[in-house]
Amino acid sequence: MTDDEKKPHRPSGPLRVTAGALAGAVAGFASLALAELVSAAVRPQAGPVVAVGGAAIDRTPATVKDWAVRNFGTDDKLVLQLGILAVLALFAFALGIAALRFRKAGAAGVLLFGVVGALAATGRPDSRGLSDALPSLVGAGAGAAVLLVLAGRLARREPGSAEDPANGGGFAPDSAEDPANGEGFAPDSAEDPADGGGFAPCSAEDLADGEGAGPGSGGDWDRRGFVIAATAAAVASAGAGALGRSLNGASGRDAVASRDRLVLPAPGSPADAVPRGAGLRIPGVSPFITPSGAFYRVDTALVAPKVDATTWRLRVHGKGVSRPVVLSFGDLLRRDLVERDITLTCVSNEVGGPYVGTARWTGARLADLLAECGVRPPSHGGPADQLVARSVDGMTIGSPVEDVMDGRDALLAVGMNGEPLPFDHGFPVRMVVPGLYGFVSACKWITDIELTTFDAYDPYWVRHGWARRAPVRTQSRIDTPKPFARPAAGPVMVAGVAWAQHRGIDKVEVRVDDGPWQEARLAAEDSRDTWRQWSFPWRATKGGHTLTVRATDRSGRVQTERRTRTVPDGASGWHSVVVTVE
Ligand SMILES: Nc1nc2c(c(=O)[nH]1)N[C@H]1C(S)=C(S)[C@@H](COP(=O)(O)O)O[C@H]1N2
Ligand SMILES: [Mo]
Repeated sequence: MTDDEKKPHRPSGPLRVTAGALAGAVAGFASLALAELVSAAVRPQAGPVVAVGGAAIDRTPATVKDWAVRNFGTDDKLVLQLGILAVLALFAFALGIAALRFRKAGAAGVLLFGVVGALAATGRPDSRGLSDALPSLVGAGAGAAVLLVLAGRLARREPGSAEDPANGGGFAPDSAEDPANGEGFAPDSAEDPADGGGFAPCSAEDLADGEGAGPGSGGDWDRRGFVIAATAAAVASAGAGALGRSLNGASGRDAVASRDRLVLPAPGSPADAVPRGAGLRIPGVSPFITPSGAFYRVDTALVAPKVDATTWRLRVHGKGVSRPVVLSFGDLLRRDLVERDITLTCVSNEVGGPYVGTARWTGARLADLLAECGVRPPSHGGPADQLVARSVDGMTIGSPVEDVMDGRDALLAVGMNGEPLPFDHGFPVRMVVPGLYGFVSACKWITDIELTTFDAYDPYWVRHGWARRAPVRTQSRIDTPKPFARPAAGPVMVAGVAWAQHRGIDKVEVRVDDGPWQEARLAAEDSRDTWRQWSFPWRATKGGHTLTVRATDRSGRVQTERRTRTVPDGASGWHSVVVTVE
């Protein structure tokens, strides 16, 4: 601990320690606030919390990320950011208390956090280079300065020591000697040339602290000065932070305006109306079309990119692309647009989980565009077997060229449920490929398509432990009754959804306890690319029961009982629900 404890006549009172922690908190707040302001000049994604969060997400093993998605769902990002802030707050308190004794070490600690933030920001896949380091570095510099000043106010005064009034409010000229540092972290400043011209403001009060305050000196600290300086720093930081926030908010304005102005052209090939009876009106069963606002969201972006459609470009290039192109959003809208109902599933969806939804997508057919660029699928002698889509935030997603060109409705989607894509779901353009999990097909905020091979390139999720190829597994889910429901004995409607995109669902069966499998009623099919609802009227008898469901797809494959984890290519197994009939 500090030398203070060895000097019983000069105990670090709880008030001074609290003030030290507060000084650290104010310095941390100043760092983040200034970083926010500078990030508005650089770009919002270069802010330290976003950058560190992003870097943490990238370094999180698939199993942990999967756990986070499972437990926090779409709130996983909020939880991560709150976690980062909580950790930062703890370090800020600690550095503030440390700065009571080791002022420069405390400030250096703040700078170290700036370096961490800067490294995280410049190391992001979408980094624009060294400028991304600025928010963290400038913020940490300001935080370190604030900590030095505040710790100066907390330094003990020796009664009768010459107090320089200039030191009252901030950056004081360096003292020729800084005995306090002699016992602390930094080398004695008398021999420290860096100290002469450095930015560490060392006040005359330092002379009073440490060795200067010999036995018998009942030193105290500058409470009034501390309160004034801390309040001033906090208020200035709040102002800088608020300004940064509003500037950052405004930076997406062009993107928001481009989305607001957008009127999607009517698709040349509209989707048929959802067949009557495809959506069972059974309470508790997911609606057939998932409203965009309720559609699951899974991505690595802490802040959803806001892309301006008017400046958006899509480049198609790579192996076997004899006619590379760069398309504007207008170019894309002028193509023949199709509208299709397609169910999208996340590979992180556990058996019975919520990461599956169906939307009516509008978009251009990807296969046609690829063919115009001279791309041939491997089965027609094309040299590229992997299509790598890249998003504006650096995400890379690899799909089999064969699949996207085999005639299925692989789309460059611009619309979701009749509206331009929401920002969270990829505005202005994303891919959607029926039959493939999202992580190998559904690149949001897409800006580049490169034709390559599976041998030559591993995209993001593959580098994180997931499979190279991942067709959707045949799955079914009981939506009602809910787990641990207590229905009354008698007729109980068991119902839910089943999916096997691009193959189609042909049969769903329900089993009560260890009884025989009984066929459920299938709702009308929209298309083989969408999920299918089912229902099973059950005569429920009193007591505890386990309901289990399994589906059979159109290729005749029965959903396997074998339980697997989501990593690397999707969970398998049967969904069961335990209920108590009363
Ligand atoms: N740019 C980008 N696109 C992405 C992802 C991502 O992290 N970044 N996640 C993918 C995954 S894992 C899935 S399941 C789908 C989810 O799409 P949604 O959020 O619109 O439901 O987007 C895919 N596209
Ligand atoms: Mo996913």
